[in-house]
Amino acid sequence: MLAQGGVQILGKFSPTGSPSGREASRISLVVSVTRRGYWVRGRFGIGRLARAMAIQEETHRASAMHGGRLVAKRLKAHGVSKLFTLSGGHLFSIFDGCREEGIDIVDVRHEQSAGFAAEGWAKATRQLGVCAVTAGPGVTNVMSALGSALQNGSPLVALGGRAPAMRWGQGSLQEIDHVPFVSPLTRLAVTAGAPAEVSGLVDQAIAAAVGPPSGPAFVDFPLDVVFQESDVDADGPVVVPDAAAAADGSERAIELLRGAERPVIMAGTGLYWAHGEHALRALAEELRVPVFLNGLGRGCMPADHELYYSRARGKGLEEADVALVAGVPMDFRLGFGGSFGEETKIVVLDSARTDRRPPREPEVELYGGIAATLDALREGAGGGPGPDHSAWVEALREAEVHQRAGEREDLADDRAPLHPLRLYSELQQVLDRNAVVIGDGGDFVSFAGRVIETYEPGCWMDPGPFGCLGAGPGYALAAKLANPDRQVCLLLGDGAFGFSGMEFDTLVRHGVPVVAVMGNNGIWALEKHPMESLYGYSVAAELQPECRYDQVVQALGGHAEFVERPSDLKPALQRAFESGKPALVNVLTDPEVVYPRKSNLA
Ligand SMILES: Cc1ncc(C[n+]2csc(CCOP(=O)(O)OP(=O)(O)O)c2C)c(N)n1
Ligand SMILES: [Mg+2]
Repeated sequence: MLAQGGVQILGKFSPTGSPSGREASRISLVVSVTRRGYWVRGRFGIGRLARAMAIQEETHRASAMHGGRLVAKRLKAHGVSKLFTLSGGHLFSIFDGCREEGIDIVDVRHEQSAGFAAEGWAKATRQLGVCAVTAGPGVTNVMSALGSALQNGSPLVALGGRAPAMRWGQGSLQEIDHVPFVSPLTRLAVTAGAPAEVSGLVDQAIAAAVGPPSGPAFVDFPLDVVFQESDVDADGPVVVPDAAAAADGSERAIELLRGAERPVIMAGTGLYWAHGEHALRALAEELRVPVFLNGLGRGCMPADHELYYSRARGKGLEEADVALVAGVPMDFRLGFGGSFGEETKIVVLDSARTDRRPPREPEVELYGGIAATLDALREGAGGGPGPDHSAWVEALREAEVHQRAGEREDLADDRAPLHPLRLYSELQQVLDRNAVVIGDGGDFVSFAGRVIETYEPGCWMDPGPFGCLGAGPGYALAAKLANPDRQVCLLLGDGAFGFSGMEFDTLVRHGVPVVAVMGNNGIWALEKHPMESLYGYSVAAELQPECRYDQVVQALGGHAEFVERPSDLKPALQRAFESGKPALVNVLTDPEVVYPRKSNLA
């Protein structure tokens, strides 16, 4: 507890070293509490935290655990190896703890990227992603990433700094209560009230984040709590959530699947989180059921599997008599359920029931471990003779082939500036089968979603239903750190670049060779074209034409390419991947190309 009237050392750290590894300088920071306030003193200015004043010189490192070390110990116990962050004095003791525990500190240029990198880490690894952001503006800046993680079900813990509790309400620097505005974006949002609570709250936040259902959680640590020492044990066991099969409803679901003549499986992000790809494939193959995927579900069946379809989705969902909808909400991407036929009997399968009801009444709802439930459905519905689906499977294949044939012309289009589909036909030729492709942009990414093939789980990342521009560089940073031996390719609109373009500096500083490919059409196409079709004109939809974003990346230390003609693209992409540096291939694309979109608002 805080000493009254005396001086108590809450935490000290002496980070040493320089980028070259030499011990260039030794910095010592001492935070002390007295009746008159708390004090920070060091060999560098940190007067922003409080009035600095001289106190006794401390030279030894703290031996007991300060709050930041307790945080780091719990993260480590849960297998966390990376902390994505942007510095702020409120976080120093957490940094100190991470340094002691061997957790890598990856610092970015805007807190939203720390949040998106943590989400990207979760998406790339299917494990918890963690970020730490400073009090006040650090927390407000990370909110878009929390919203994104909530809608994607991404297991993420955001640690917040917080103005000191003992001065609360008196106007400390960056003082604001985060919990009320972060709560709607998280599964849990809490403040540590004392050092003794730190370990337990980190555990609770992690449990809330990994679910089910998974999602973001937030804990903030008042400066005087997290710098203070505590004897509380931080070495307790880690509890892994149960993923048992859904018990209720499976009989009826089995009956429906057994009797179906035109069954389909529509699976998405929840299937990926549940590691459901093997169970999905086994079920589809045993019952001969066509599969469609969206969100992070993409890649859970390889794009070249005989039962996987993308272009035939409209027909497949509309004409299905039974649809198993696994790990995907019936949101706007599925027409709020309207993508299925009026007669389609829907079996919903998800990891947990949530407050949001399906927009149309399912025939059966199954809540439980997705992989285990898929296995149970296969065991129940497989084996014996069922209806022959071959005509259905073939009809969908025909539709798929027909739709693909219709794309051929655009894929070969040789105009300059390029048609986005021509860009993707060149890109596919240099991408490995297990490349991780990340989309951040408007129409440019929608085109990619149609034609880029995904063969393995975790190889396609878009922002998901929250649709936040600027997520891409953070995702890409984390994806490449998680998969250093794979290609990581970031697809960027020229508009999207503006949100997080400075993260090319982060990629350079940390030596993370992501290759970004920009569809530079000089406009916010996804807004300009729809507005023109509605009003006959557009406003706020122009960007600088032919802007040399590649030179920006070059100035930041990356590899840069500028491409104006289709024939120059493939060699430029190859050079970018071979450069071993973070790269931007800035490709001029045709602003006249309109994405064939029905609606972009609902
Ligand atoms: C943070 C955020 N702000 C605004 C939007 C609305 N928005 C969606 S797509 C888009 C246009 C993106 O332009 P660009 O990245 O250049 O891609 P293009 O559509 O031109 O291919 C905008 C403004 C959004 N989704 N997220
Ligand atoms: Mg654009």
